[in-house]
Amino acid sequence: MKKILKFNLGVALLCGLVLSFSACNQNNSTDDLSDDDLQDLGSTVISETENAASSTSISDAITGAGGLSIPVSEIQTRSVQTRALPAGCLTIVGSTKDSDSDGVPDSITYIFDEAKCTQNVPLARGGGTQTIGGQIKLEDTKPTTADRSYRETLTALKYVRDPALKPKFTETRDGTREVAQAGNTSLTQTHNITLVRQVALRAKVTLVNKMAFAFQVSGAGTIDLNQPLPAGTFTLTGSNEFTVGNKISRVFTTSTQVPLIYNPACESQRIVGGELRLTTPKTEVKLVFQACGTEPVVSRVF
Ligand SMILES: [Ca+2]
Repeated sequence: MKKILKFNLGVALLCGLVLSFSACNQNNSTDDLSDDDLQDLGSTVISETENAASSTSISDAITGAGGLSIPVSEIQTRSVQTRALPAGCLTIVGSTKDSDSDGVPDSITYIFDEAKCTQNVPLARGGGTQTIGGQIKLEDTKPTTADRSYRETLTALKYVRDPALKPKFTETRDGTREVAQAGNTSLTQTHNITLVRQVALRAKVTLVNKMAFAFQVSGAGTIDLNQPLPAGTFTLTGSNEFTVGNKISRVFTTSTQVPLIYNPACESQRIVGGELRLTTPKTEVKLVFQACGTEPVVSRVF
């Protein structure tokens, strides 16, 4: 804290001497973001990346009322996927009508009643509970062309995780993800998602994800209807606007230093390799993805 105060005092004095120095009015010093802030930034981008990767395949689904599949994208964890949702948790608006029979309904909305959507999580996956709330609208963006292109619109979609040993956190998402598939070995995804993430005892952070993902199958796998997304690599480009509380805000350019490796066999943290860089003119952060189920490492690049 002392270092930051000293630095800010130095900047104030310098700005007092050099009134025309425009950067003095922009409050964009790197030192405004503490190491803890950068860890929060990293964790938030990682969560979005994992979620986005999961949302590239609607077959990667949970089983809801009546056995109907739901895109797992924002629901996040496989522990939900493999079990039925609690009674009364899910309401479906619209129908499963699929005009082009490509597996994507023309238009359907899934509504989760937060008061009835709490589940216990097995200890092997961290224990405690998780809760879902809010809505996912799924639309076929080309309802008469069987290309599996679709849009998800998220409205106050809430995910609350209260593990046995780690701090509780809440994530709320609003916005859209669009997926377009070319052939059966690649697809692209564009995001315009605002994620608000609150970890217990930490400042609330907001991330506006405007990233584009390109997925390429590796090996002999193909992207097939009602089959999980096969192993492959993701390349990300775009931007992330990161805000801590209501005070510090930065727009980071997102780039892929090493393509991300997607392993569908993992229970969690299915991106098992690769590196992202988040940069502003004064700050660079790297996210290095690790093995299956292992938290990625977030660090400042000096
Ligand atoms: Ca369709």
